[in-house]
Amino acid sequence: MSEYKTFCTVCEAVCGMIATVENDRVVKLRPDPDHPISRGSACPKGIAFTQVLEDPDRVVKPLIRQNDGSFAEASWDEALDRSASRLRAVIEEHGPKSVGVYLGNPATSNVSAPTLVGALAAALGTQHYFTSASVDINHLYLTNHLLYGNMCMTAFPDVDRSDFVLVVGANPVVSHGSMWTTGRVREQLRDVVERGGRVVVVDPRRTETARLFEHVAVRPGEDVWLFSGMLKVIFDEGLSDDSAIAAQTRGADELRRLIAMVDLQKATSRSGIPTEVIQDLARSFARASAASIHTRCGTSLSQFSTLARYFSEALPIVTGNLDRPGGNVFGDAWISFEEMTAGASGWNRWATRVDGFPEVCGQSPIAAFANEVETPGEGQLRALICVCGNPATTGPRSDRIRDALGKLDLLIALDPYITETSRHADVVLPPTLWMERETAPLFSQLHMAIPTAQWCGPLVSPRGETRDDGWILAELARRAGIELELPASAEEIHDGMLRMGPYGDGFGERPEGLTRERLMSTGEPVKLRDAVPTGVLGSRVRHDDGLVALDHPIFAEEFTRLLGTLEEDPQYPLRLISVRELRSQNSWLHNVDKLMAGHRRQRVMVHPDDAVVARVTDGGAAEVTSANGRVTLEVEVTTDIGPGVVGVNHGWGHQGTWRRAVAAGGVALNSLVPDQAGNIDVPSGNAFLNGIPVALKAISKQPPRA
Ligand SMILES: Nc1nc2c(c(=O)[nH]1)N[C@H]1C(S)=C(S)[C@@H](COP(=O)(O)OP(=O)(O)OC[C@H]3O[C@@H](n4cnc5c(=O)[nH]c(N)nc54)[C@H](O)[C@@H]3O)O[C@H]1N2
Ligand SMILES: Nc1nc2c(c(=O)[nH]1)N[C@H]1C(S)=C(S)[C@@H](COP(=O)(O)OP(=O)(O)OC[C@H]3O[C@@H](n4cnc5c(=O)[nH]c(N)nc54)[C@H](O)[C@@H]3O)O[C@H]1N2
Ligand code: SF4
Ligand SMILES: [Mo]
Repeated sequence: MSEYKTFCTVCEAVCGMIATVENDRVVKLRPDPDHPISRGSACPKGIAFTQVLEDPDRVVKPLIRQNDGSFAEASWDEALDRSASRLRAVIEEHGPKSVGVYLGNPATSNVSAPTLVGALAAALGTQHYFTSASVDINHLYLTNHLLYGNMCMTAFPDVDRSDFVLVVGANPVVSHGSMWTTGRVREQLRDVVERGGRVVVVDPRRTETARLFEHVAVRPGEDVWLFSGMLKVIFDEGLSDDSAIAAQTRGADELRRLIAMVDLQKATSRSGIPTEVIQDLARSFARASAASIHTRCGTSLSQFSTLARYFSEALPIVTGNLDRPGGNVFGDAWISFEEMTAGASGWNRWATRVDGFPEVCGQSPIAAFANEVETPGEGQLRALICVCGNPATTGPRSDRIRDALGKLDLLIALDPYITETSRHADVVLPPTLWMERETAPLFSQLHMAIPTAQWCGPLVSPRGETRDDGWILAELARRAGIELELPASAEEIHDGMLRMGPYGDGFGERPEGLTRERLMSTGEPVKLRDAVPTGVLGSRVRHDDGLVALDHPIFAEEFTRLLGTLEEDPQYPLRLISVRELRSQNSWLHNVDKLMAGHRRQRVMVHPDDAVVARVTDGGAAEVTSANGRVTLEVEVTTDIGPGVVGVNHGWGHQGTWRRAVAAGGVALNSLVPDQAGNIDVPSGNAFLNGIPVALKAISKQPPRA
């Protein structure tokens, strides 16, 4: 029996873990008390990962679809040759641009998959390059690109030195943070209050985070009004830090011009937040000795996510809180993605074929997928290689995505399970998972509050015949005759960037510096600094003048679009939001017994007042209808959800052969959300998943049958 250091790769928190290995099996995982960031914290998902590795429903041999529709196990040679010859056939008949790729969320600590997927898309020259960022953060990449000149320059709150922290549309106590890797976030936020500061959580639901701090309820989808209202107060009351604005930005007059058009009464009626509260938040933010803001999925998945992000980002900027201790700060990556993505960072250099979505950093939004499959013509999408993703559940209009997946000439899925997505595949290629392969927190290192390097080797042999995602993709490309333009393996590329970076060994110049080999030899985390450095803006912004650009015309266009929206849709009087649960990870951990204990199920959360109006009862069944679709769910009546709001836990309604997940029941929630180009975030094509107008109707006093 031996113990090894590693870190959990399930979410961006990358908690330090100690794995006990016995007879080539991971028998136990426990939090690493000495990890610089997580300091002994971890959540049930990470601890339960031993069950994922050994899951009897896990696909551990390649599968090929038979004529009768069933899957049969095959050797790697058979499965790869079949995939490659089918891929060749599609390319020969329809051209390389008819092939698409999808890269999903679990790729964040996967060293090889993102590089190989990107290289495949580039080699094919395809515009059908989809990632889960388009149901998550493409609006943020876009805003980063427009403001700072680089998609990867994401500012996050420096809470440990902050005395006013505004959390909008995020539930970090459950999610453990996103675009912000900070460790013991609950304790860190509590410390702010203990120091005499304030933490305010703006959320339509009284979440696990909101309960612990000051809670301000907001109408879903209307954060953009809160932010613009706060900016209005700051400018009107002379609370802005004009010297910081002059030193750090250009185009602030354009921001002032837009904000001058904001009517505080309207900001109040749209957001549902009383004017005095907006004023208080604005004044407190501006007057705090150090203030910071964290906005995430509540805002990110709204209909105006790019504009909302622009305004939320403007708050620390105009109050002198950007790039200073306790404000919003930039990460200190040990592998510079800002450099690696300098070429990819961009916007609107082309548009998608059918819907005309502008590209974001070289990618199409998954909202474009169904129309690209279904619309004939040059460049029609015919084949998809899906890696670490389940868009049939997680994408907008998931019902249309499911249909479209079935219409492809070829679907190759790299996935450990037969899911709603991979069940449509012609070939399923099973990947190794955390602890069976090399891993590094490549994405999270961009947003670490305490910069920490870690790179871990495999601790056990792969289960069955599973292989590394990168190996599978490289082999698939080679056999299909697709030439990938990669100077080295993904591991070597990242190692090279590490060694050339600020903490690297400079290829021998700084012998005590970091290398992949050195880090992997122990798996130990290496703390690089106590906190991120500040005062870095000038050297990091990629605009020629080194200034933050506040005046891109797209923001004014979006503002005009916002002013034209309806306050209320009488046909759909409620607003739907998603609920993320501690023991789920988007759509993919519902097959783990340990996590599913306690009769967990999908349900629609309804405020008692709305329950009376709709005549729905706790434990009964209700129909939730939007302009896009209709689902039936069990009702939970709760005062945690605000009036006028309904909440549903997302990522349920499974199909495929993960038996526990399928037995858990539920519906395809995302059949309710729009995918039409004009109806989601227009500049980025980012999905609109929070704040969907819906209606509620009672079906029965009994719960729906599974
Ligand atoms: N346990 C667990 N952890 C996870 C995940 C998971 O599925 N489960 N997923 C991971 C991923 S991929 C991500 S991106 C992160 C997300 O991390 P977070 O964004 O912190 O997590 P969410 O729970 O999506 O938080 C969004 C919050 O916004 C609220 N909300 C909804 N609509 C609105 C609105 O219009 N305005 C405002 N102000 N609030 C609104 C919701 O009630 C919710 O509390 O979590 C990661 N961590
Ligand atoms: N309604 C609603 N929809 C949402 C959200 C929401 O809040 N509400 N959240 C959105 C967000 S923030 C995100 S990030 C997306 C996530 O969207 P996706 O990334 O499409 O979905 P996941 O559920 O993360 O599915 C991951 C898939 O990868 C597989 N997998 C896990 N590890 C590996 C691996 O190492 N290799 C390979 N090849 N496969 C692996 C899993 O089995 C699973 O099938 O969902 C979005 N959808
Ligand atoms: S919080 Fe995220 S990284 Fe930490 S143990 Fe849970 S799933 Fe793993
Ligand atoms: Mo996400």
